[in-house]
Amino acid sequence: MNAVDRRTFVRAGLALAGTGLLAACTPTGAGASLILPTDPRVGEVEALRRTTGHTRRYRFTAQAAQVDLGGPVVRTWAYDGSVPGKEIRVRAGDVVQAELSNLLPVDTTIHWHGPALRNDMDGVPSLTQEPVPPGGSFTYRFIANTPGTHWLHPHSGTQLDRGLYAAVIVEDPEDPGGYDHDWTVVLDDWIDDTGTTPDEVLGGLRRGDGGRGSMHGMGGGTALGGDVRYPYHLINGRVPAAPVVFTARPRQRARVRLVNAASDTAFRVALGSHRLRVTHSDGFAVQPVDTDALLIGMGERYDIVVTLEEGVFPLVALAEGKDATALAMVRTGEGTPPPSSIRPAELIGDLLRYDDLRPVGETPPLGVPPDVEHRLDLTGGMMSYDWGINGLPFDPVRRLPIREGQRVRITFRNRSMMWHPMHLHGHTFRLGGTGLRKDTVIVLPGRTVACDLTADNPGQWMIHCHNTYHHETGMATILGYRK
Ligand SMILES: [Cu+2]
Repeated sequence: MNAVDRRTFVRAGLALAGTGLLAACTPTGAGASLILPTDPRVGEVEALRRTTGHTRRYRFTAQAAQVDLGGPVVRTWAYDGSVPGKEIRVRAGDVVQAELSNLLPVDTTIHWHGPALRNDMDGVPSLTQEPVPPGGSFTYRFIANTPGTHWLHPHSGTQLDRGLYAAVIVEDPEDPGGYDHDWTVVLDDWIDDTGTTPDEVLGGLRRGDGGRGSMHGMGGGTALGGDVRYPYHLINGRVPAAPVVFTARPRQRARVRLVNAASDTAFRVALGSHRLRVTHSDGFAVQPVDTDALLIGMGERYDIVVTLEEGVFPLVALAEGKDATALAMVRTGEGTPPPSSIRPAELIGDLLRYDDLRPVGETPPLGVPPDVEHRLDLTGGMMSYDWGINGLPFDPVRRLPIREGQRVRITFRNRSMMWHPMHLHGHTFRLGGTGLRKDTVIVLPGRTVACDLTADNPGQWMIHCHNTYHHETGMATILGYRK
């Protein structure tokens, strides 16, 4: 372990030691009134969730592994030696039982990104559970009744920027179907074991010398660049030179579930010679809308349906503002694959915006004022790398108070020069204006985004930027249910 690694671990250790959040050591004077993950109310709400009664069992071993990315072979951390980890696929209402074994040299947990689950299974170390130590294990068990395309990853340090992630698909029994194939496409930016590690990248950003030269990208006019220059961008763990190939027959329809598991990269996704019909955002159905391309920030998911032409077509994810791509192939017939550097014209065609999306089957209460509003200014900058909320770095003692049953508005105001994909655990929210349902929302520099939610899942829940490096340096806070 080199000096930077050691410093980072020491710092992480100190940060955790100060928290002690699970029981007694909660906010001064307020601990007794918080609904903690151990509160009986968490189990009572779980008992109200509809369940099929079927238990689906999984095992995940977090371990060091040598992984072939389709040419580059890297030593990294992964679940069971594969990147991505194996996909979980259940029916809505099934009980997920997943045993995590930790063979890493550091603490870890699994966070379930998307499903509105019981608080004590949310996988935030020192907030919703004790961290799982090296050699330890923990069994997650919860009713997964939020249909959609979700995913899992650790919630410690820079672990997400290694190979620790997997898709979690909760199939909807009400889904009308109408497609012949169901493909999962997980996007990632890759830097681990390419002459540096995510911990060294973090150290560099903190010192102000950038990971590998920082990027203040303004690519394509969307201002969705990142802080770190990555050597590789992956689809399902493969570099563009050795893409995964999805096969089908001409005129078949494919549902494609897009997950952005990257740490610092928004992707612009297009399929050569095809329009994309967008059907779901962050797992929730939207009124279908056609586009040439869409942008997906870290933590976001989109489901699309495509009606396939005959031939060989590139599914391209352009790393926004970074002049690099990830690639997969769709093959329905004869033909020579396009070169790995292909950038189909659809990338600069119609680009989906949040305002193009309308939720299905929901009428957001228009003009009804919330019971409580929390204003979160997103603050900090590249120079001092001091990302925070309301000018302050994460402090586990600070809670944004809400009560069960309240209508809650969280208003993000981005006062920084960078964009931030803001994620709320345990809930989905409706965006002001359209009522679009999401759990992760891009907030552009200078913009204000209002997110309305119903407080129906008691516990203590993280709100944070899904840029791994912004999160780790302080852009996070906690929504805290009170009794
Ligand atoms: Cu951020």
